Amino acid sequence: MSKTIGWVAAATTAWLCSVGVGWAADANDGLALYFSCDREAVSGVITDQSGQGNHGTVQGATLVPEGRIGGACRFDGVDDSIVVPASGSLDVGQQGPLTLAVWYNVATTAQGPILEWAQSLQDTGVHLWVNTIGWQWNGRGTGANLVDTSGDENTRVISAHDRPINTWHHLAVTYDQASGLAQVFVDGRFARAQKLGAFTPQTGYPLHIGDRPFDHQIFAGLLDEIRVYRRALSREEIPS
Ligand SMILES: [Ca+2]
Repeated sequence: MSKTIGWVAAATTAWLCSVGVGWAADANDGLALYFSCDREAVSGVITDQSGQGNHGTVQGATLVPEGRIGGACRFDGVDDSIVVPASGSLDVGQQGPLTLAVWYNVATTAQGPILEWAQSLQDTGVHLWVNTIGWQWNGRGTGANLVDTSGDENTRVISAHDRPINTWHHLAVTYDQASGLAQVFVDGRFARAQKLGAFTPQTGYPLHIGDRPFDHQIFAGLLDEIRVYRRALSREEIPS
């Protein structure tokens, strides 16, 4: 059930401090969704700061002050998530290139979804997962599966550089439909590229943050500065 979440620090100051930290001047170019996790959610809705109106319904997650930049969104690993309804602007795969970028601080040695376009009855789309130990993608699965609109899941770009728990790390995945190249970056460093070819990533479902809804695999820890772009960021634009 949704519930209102509280905020306990100077959100405005935190927001101002976040501007320009580690990002190029055009960091807002092509944004389809941006949750800074700095601002109080009103009536259980977290505001999308991209200007695209992709606001999220908070389902148990809380805003805490100890984020990577300002506050963060906290997920208890039991039943917390944020859900964003499907929309044309959030369906970045239909438009071609994309970038998923987030700071994460995972609390357990486990695997879990960070971002996942999904709907009920096991229809999963593009998903960004963290893995410290588990079976996902042969046991080393921090990265993304850019599931295409036909359901093909041979569209993975995975880092073997799984990072320690209880510390902040940055994870970004880019896909350039024109070149067919997908890349994953960990802590601002290039980790791996996969030539996947041209396809249409499935991003037409609702976006679940911290939760895979149909089998309830779930993320435990903190997420911050959650961004979805309708373009492939350059290496220089990835924060570290
Ligand atoms: Ca933040």
